Amino acid sequence: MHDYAFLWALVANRSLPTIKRVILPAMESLDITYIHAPATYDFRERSIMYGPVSDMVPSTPIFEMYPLGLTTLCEYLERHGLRARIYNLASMMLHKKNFDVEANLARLDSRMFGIDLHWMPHCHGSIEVAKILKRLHPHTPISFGGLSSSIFHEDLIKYDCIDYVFRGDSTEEPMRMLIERVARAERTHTPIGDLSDIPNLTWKDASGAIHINPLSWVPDDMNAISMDYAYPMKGVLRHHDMTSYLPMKGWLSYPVTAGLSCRGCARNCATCGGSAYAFRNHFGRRRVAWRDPSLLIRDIQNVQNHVWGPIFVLNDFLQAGEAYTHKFITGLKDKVRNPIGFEFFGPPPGGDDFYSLLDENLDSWSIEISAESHDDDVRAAFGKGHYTMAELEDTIVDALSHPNCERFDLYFMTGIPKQTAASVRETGAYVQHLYERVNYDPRLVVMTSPMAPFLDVGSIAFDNPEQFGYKLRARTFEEHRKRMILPSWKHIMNYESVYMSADEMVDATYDAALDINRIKGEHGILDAGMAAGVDARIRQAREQMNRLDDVLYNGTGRIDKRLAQLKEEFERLSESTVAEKSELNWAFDVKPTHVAHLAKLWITNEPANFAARLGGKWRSAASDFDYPDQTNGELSPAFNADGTPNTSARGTKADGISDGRAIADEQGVQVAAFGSVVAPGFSATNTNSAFDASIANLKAGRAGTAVKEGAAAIREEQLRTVEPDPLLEQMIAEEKDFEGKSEQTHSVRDASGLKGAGGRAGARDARKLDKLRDRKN
Ligand code: B12
Ligand code: SF4
Repeated sequence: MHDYAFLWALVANRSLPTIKRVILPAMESLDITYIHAPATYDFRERSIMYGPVSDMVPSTPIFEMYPLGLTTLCEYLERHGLRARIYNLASMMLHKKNFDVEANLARLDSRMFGIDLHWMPHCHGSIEVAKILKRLHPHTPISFGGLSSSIFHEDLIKYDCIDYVFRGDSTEEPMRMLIERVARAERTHTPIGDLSDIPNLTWKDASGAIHINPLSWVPDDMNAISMDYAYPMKGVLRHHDMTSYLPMKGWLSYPVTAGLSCRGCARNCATCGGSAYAFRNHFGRRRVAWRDPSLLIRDIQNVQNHVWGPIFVLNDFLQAGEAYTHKFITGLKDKVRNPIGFEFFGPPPGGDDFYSLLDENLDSWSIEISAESHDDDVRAAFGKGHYTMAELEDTIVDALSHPNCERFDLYFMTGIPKQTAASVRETGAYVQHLYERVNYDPRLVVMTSPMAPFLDVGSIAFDNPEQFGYKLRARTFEEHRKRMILPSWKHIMNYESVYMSADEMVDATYDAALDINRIKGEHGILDAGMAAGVDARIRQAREQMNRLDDVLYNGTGRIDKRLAQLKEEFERLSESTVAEKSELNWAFDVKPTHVAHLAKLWITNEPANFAARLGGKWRSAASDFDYPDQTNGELSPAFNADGTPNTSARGTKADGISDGRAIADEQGVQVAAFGSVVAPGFSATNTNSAFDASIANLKAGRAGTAVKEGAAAIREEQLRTVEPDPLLEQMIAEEKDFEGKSEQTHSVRDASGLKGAGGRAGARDARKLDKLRDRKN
């Protein structure tokens, strides 16, 4: 009786967390916690007109989506007995009003923190979060990683708040090696010691000296990592925390997922930080690393067991060749239940036959292609000169003639080499022609957006701006970081084009978007009400940009105070401006099988997780499938056998780049080999040898290594800074002036105006548009 009274007193008087603390023992520390920061750390307080920077992706403009690599890293580590979690700080700050960042970060208990700086727009947020973490957890090492980190590793490691930087596109195994070392040092109370054997690592030793290990871990395939979404599902259950794992705002209402066919790319688009050039020069990759098609199929099956949203298969698998394509598509037969879409980098070779293959194997399929410009010359200057708009039109007509084609998304982009404002404004007329040609088929969805906020760091054009008509406003890491507090996307952009000024680009982009939206509205491609909404928002966004200039250049007093009054409008007009964001969304159904699978997942995990917690342990969240250990590549070494960096345009005889296997013939007959650095279906002028010849004249700005040649290039680059920006200087001076003073410059801690593509409204709009598209021609 006494015991029950005690229990009742316990339950009645204590909060649930307190009860849990009494019943459950203290939990063991996690080995690593990966934190995803918002693009601009204090976005809730600042007034920034982000504009349409994220209109073509599901995230809000603070880019709350974390890299898929965080899930592959965590799963890999869990599989090897370590305990890892994802903490999407950006998502927490967006979802929870007045979310207290410092109090929540202080509660994290981990042997190491990992912060992704994969996409360059996170250059501000990731550093600010690292500074806070270092202050709150001074003895816990902080590591950075991701594509942008790889490029700026030398700059990053100089920050006091960063201990390690991982370079390269495959860091699972190097990360495991480091975490084991950190854990051992902690267990044995010994110093961590020499880390020079850990590949791809840039690090500081106990004396603060910086070391740059070779970028030598470059696996040849993508088969060792788990892309089956098992980790995030299990992670949510284990930590009883959904928000910190959410990939983006509103994901629960619009659970979009991705399947990735490869790491790297076979093409060399000038402004792309994921091109063969960027991978070769900055991430050590000399050939595309493919995922075995049978694994990709299994990924898709597993995803749709638990998640009902659409699956986008990104990175054009056609580049892997005919055999891969056939195995993948035929292997999907009778297995796909969710909406599925494929990204292609040009018209698929085989045209109508290829679409018949899709029809035979899939009840419904969609395609997305980024043509960048309707103008063949501009597209060629961008690096997609391997097809003409006429050829792309033909393929659209072919695709739409197939009954199982659900939609065809066609994207254009502004700000690319050789593109003038006049060329951007011609887009509308072209789109009108295109829609006429397909008889206003509503399944064709055309959209345009600006290349913003940044020209990709590490791209051919970033490394050689003048040759592509760009003037960089930011070159170094610091120069980028500082720009993220500027008041609008026009100001934040790290480039200006000699073909059109930033003001012209803003205006022309809004004009082209107005035209495309009008055409879609008039012809029932887009719901009339939604089209009217987009029209109004574009016009208001343009007005708002003018008002902003007025406030900036004619106003008085501190800039942030002047801008504060515009914050609400900035947020409202920073989404769904160049196109209705929910146009990106695809309708989907939740089926009873999904519910059954989720219930099974809960039943098989929850009691076992609880039992582990009773012992103070975190239960493994590794995938149920077997994956091999990650091994280093032999075909794409960043270093030659004699230790010299393999940075010459020509690789080893067997790397599929220069041994002749990568050539397609003049008729476009595809002879590209598995993993070769050339896209199939192209003429000899588009082979890797041709790429190499043109790249040979270019100079990589920041090679991924500090050995000899690389170091020289980096030194030279470090000296190249941009001209000072008076507006930025004024804002920084004002902030410094007010630092530490009692007056609170920013009081609002909310940005609920940012909605993202998801949410119930997004899903409802998507269903509306789906019905509209059912009116197939
Ligand atoms: C798939 C993809 C997307 C998907 C995102 C899926 C996702 N959640 O990751 C979508 C379509 C949504 C997308 C959006 C964007 N993307 Co994108 N994307 C790609 C693409 C095609 C492939 C990436 C890939 O294959 N990843 C493979 C996965 C398994 O690995 P991973 O995520 O890279 O992670 C590994 C390493 O990078 C590293 N790593 C990553 N994070 C960390 C953290 C730590 C601590 C450590 C140690 C290691 C580490 O280790 C991981 C495991 O090995 C590349 C182009 C290319 N050819 O690579 C562009 C690319 C990465 N994207 C790019 C850009 C610019 C964007 C956008 C900013 C565009 C925009 N303005 O809207 C947005 C940002 C979205 C956001 N954050 O909200 C640029 C980045 C250039 C740069 N350096 O900044 C790229 C290079 C090319 C391009 N222009 O598209 N993208
Ligand atoms: S096709 Fe071009 S834009 Fe797309 S990932 Fe490859 S290089 Fe980048």
